[in-house]
Amino acid sequence: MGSVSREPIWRVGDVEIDCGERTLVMGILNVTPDSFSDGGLYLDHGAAVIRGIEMVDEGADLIDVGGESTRPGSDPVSPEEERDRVVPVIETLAAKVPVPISVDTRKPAVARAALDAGALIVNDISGARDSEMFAVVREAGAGMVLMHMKGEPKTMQVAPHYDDVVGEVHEYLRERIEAAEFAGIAPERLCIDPGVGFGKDLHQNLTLMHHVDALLDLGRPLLVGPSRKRFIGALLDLPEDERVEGTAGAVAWLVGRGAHIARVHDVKQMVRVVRVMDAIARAGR
Ligand code: PT1
Repeated sequence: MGSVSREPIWRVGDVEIDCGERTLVMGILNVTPDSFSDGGLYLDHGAAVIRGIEMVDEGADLIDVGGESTRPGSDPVSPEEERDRVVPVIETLAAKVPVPISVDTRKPAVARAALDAGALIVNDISGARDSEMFAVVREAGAGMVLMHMKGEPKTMQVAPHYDDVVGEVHEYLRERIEAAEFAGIAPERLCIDPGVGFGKDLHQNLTLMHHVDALLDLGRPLLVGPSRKRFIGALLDLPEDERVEGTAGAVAWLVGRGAHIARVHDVKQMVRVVRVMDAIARAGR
């Protein structure tokens, strides 16, 4: 098998996440003003905690808490605002659920506060462009998701160009793993993500997903986040709340090609998808 482990272990805090036994599901928990009230001005931390607990009951292996939307075209949020959104939710959830919690942030100050509140993983969609992020992760002994993004959320969908999308994402992630190691973070603490929808057009997203197994030689757990994204809307001509089956199709493909963790909104449904896939995969071993 060479030096690449087929069943990587992901060390997050004192927890060892086994990414080889079965496919893991990461539930998405957005704590933004418009995600629980209809465009209201206040945040409902209580509703977010209830949804987090519900996702664990539905089979989520991890919960990803985010306070800044990074969907295409979204505006940045101040560090104080982002921290006030996520910290109370993480504090309460960490005491109530047995699964590791990640914080979806690009800001070192937010990450530090979230890790202090009980999160074990930093999910940084910028691949730690702010190198202070590596120091925060190292000092806390946390785990980290390194994701590929071209550009910034506000403008990333404006004519993204690649000569070779798979090769460029591979090289980017290889370089970020190296940068993390240089900053004192052991590779065992890292998970990689191709960044579906982050600075990629429809064809680039499809090509990247088709060849997602090309990232496995980096030797780290592979996380993918196709959930309800625009590429599904483009293929099916359906709005976000009608993309669950399209999400299932993408998750099935990605897991079939070797992805270890699926980051999804529809936990109940996607747990069923990956359970069936895992049973079939196991029959061939
Ligand atoms: C992701 C991800 C993420 N996606 C990780 N974190 C989002 N590790 C937030 C669209 O095309 O894939 N991996 N955190 C959400 N971002 C987007 C991007 C949402 C694109 C929607 C689209 O619709």
